[in-house]
Amino acid sequence: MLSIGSNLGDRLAYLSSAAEALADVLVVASPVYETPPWGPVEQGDYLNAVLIVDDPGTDARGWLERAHELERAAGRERTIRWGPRTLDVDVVHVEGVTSDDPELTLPHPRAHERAFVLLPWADADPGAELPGYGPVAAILTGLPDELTRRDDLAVRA
Ligand code: A4P
Ligand code: MG
Repeated sequence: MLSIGSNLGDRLAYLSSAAEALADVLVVASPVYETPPWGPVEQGDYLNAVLIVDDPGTDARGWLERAHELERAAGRERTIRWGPRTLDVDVVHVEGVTSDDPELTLPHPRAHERAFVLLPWADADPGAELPGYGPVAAILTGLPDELTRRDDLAVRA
């Protein structure tokens, strides 16, 4: 499962650029949420969504490479950690894989505390489970609800 976020420029177009590039492996794109920025950096609101993807030919490392490719294609510049970006693509969960490698930690080390990851994931897959933390719907009950679902927007693939 990939989490996508944008808070610079045409945010929805950047999210859609990721879905379009993954169209052949995309199982479902979640609804879009408008979310206040998480972390220490002052910046604009994000649009966030998740993409459930399936490709037997792509392993965890392959998904990270594809994520970075999509960010490059969106012209993302890495300046400050947690700072504003045209497109952020994180690998949140890969079926059957856990890893504490800092280059690719799975599940994503901050997913369990981020409603902007878990809420769209639960929409896209109501039975989803985050390894080590349990059912996504249950984790969500302990998190602040600061997200606005934007049913006027949809990620296009
Ligand atoms: N990395 C390790 N594990 C993973 C993984 N599972 N998926 C490594 C993706 N990358 C992983 O990421 C830094 C390094 O993490 C990479 O080299 C990769 O090998 P980065 O994308 O270069 O830098 P970053 O995105 O600034 O840092 P990071 O830690 O990924 O930031 P986050 O956690 O993605 O936070 N607020 C809202 N509302 N919505 C957002 O989407 N996003 C961020 C970025 C901050 N605040 C936000 C949002
Ligand atoms: Mg990232």
